[in-house]
Amino acid sequence: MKKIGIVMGSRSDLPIVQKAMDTLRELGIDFEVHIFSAHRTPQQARDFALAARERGFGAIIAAAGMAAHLAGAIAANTTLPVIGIPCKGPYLDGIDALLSTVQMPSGIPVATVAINAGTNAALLCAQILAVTEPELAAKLDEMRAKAAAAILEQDRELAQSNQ
Ligand code: RP5
Repeated sequence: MKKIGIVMGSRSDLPIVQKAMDTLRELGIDFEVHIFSAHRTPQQARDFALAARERGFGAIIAAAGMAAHLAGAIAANTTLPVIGIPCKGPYLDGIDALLSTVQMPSGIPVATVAINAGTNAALLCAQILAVTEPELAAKLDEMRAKAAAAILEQDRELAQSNQ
């Protein structure tokens, strides 16, 4: 199975990226994680993106905050699917990163998840790989069924406590 590349603009993004790593581990998907910045280490970010397909990656998660150009900079140098996670920084409630990540020019797409949505970024990567991996697709079905069962249990508990 292909592996997932994860890049973040700064170590300060790690708590968000951790959610993606945890989800990929739970699904048994290999990944490689790096701190590469579109602004502070642009050469490393570019080199990683250029080599990613040949190195066996199936998709790349790019997490960044503030003027969050990392996902777009990665997408500029690969045709692998790039999932952008806008990370909430100290200002503007993360809207700065959301708009910087999502507003890509036509021709260079970034699939942008919600602000701080590390789990969904990993799930989207898993769904991309699962197009050709039936066992992974089954694991995703199982995960959704468990989540639905947990909500139904909460619903029952709530109904009982309000009888
Ligand atoms: C972005 O600037 C990073 O992705 C991070 O979210 C933000 C702040 O970086 P630090 O100043 O915490 O290193 O490039």
